[in-house]
Amino acid sequence: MTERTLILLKPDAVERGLRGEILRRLEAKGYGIVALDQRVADADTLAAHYAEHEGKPFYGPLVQYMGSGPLVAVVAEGEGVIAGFRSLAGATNPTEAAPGSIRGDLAREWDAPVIQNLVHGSDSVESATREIGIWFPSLG
Ligand code: DAT
Ligand code: MG
Repeated sequence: MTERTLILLKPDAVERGLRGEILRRLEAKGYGIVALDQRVADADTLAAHYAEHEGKPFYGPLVQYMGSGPLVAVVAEGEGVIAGFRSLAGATNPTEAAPGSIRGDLAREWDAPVIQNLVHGSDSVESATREIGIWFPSLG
């Protein structure tokens, strides 16, 4: 089924100049880009986006990291794009992420309270619908 997913190129991806490399992988895989916008995320947006993690020890550092600089929000489209982009991204922990994946090739662990792993991708149809509504209300 053709579906849409919400991708974030996180502040570390922008800071490190990896936007092109990550978008290249997305496009080379054959997915389409429906919307793309660079912005500094405000606290309300991040609280809504990461509501499922509220109360976890890494929540505060996660929100701080995500608001620490510009990020790029993207809506991508294609058959199976939700799982497909999660596969391109690789495992949450960059040390465990397989070589060949974005996180496996381009990210590493640091001695920090939150994992910095370059990208976010929605994890289900429900999450994608919810997250697209948060980041791109006009598409929701
Ligand atoms: P994912 O981004 O792979 O969907 P998630 O939704 O479980 O992972 O967590 C959101 C982000 O929070 C993740 O990209 C990095 C950070 N994070 C997750 N688990 C963590 C942990 N145990 N310690 C530090 N940061 C963590
Ligand atoms: Mg997640």
